[in-house]
Amino acid sequence: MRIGIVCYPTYGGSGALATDLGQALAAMGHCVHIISYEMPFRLTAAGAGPRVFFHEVPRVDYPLITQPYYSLNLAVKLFQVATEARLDVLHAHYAVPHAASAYLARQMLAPRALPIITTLHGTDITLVGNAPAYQPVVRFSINQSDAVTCVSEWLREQTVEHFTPEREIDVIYNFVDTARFVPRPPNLDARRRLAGDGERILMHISNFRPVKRLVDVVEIFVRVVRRLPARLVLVGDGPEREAAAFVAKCNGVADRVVFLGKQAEIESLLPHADLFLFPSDHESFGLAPAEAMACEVPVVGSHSGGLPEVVTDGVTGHLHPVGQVDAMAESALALLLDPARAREMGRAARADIVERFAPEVIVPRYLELYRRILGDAGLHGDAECEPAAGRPREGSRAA
Ligand code: GMT
Repeated sequence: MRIGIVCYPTYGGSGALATDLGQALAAMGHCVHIISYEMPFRLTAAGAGPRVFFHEVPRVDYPLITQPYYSLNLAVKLFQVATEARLDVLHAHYAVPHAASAYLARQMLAPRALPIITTLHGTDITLVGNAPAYQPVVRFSINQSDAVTCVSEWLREQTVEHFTPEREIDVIYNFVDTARFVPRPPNLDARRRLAGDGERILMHISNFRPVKRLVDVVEIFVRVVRRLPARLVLVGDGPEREAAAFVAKCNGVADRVVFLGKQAEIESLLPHADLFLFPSDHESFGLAPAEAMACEVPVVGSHSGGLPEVVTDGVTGHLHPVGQVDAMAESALALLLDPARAREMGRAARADIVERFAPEVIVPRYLELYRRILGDAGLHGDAECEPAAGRPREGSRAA
């Protein structure tokens, strides 16, 4: 199959999932074209396979146009890639504006068919997409897609409640590359780069948006570090960084908080964590905690959104109501002071991820969906990746 995938390149779960899905499909023999306005952070040369192509959406500036029309530039790029690479199917990740641009590209291609799958990831439904400025176009794009998926049951419920879609919505959970995210045998040198001997490592990874409640992460850590030697490793960056640094400073723990910035290869960091903190306001799935769990790291976080579908409270981590930092700190301390219990929980966490969220479990569900909407047209095997004879592969480059 020739599959187009449109996603955000920025540090976040939707781009990570879309890129991992593209690479997994390419490894299965499909031909994958990833379309984004920058190289997605996980689409590194080392990770990309031979059948993965990257297409950059150009930014067009003109003095009259003070707000660049990303949606239109993207629609044209999708139209071009669909034509030149002869896409069988186009998979839009994050509704705003990707599903709408995909719809526009499909209209431009008519009478040629281009089936569209839209995967809703979270704030495209709960925050951004639900804002009055976008809601009608998101609802329209959902209804016009040939298939729509949500990354959790909770997100499906939110979609039904806020958008009353006129179509069926499938739930396909996110997956974790369980061969890449693995527990490591203790490598003291690597660990020493993050923390001193005898210090426990608490880790958080996100794009530091308000929804992640980064200040709560620090508040939990403040309560933990009063009782045992520990370090907080914060991976990522975003608007809440300054507030978090301020709270750490006010509580006298700034020297114990490490800001690592946006790291692409989090698989080399996560296995060194003793605990992963994720106290979000709401979270449709929680890809970063799932990746931590695959590394046998238990999670302490919020009982909200789709996170309880990923973390089983009391078995693979501890979940508390949003904002209850005292309770979260108590759970964190209970685990850190009982390494045998933490190890047991970590092992249960990885086993659960392997059973429910491994690529072998989830990727075939997307393929089934593609085939369902393509019918007989989608039943051919390995795809020929070269563009149509005589057509230039302009703007494209192998990742
Ligand atoms: O960060 C992103 O790229 C998108 C972001 C969002 O806000 O929608 O993340 C969402 O998608 C991830 C991948 O499916 C999920 O793991 C996150 O839980 C979800 N974030 C939220 O719902 C806040």
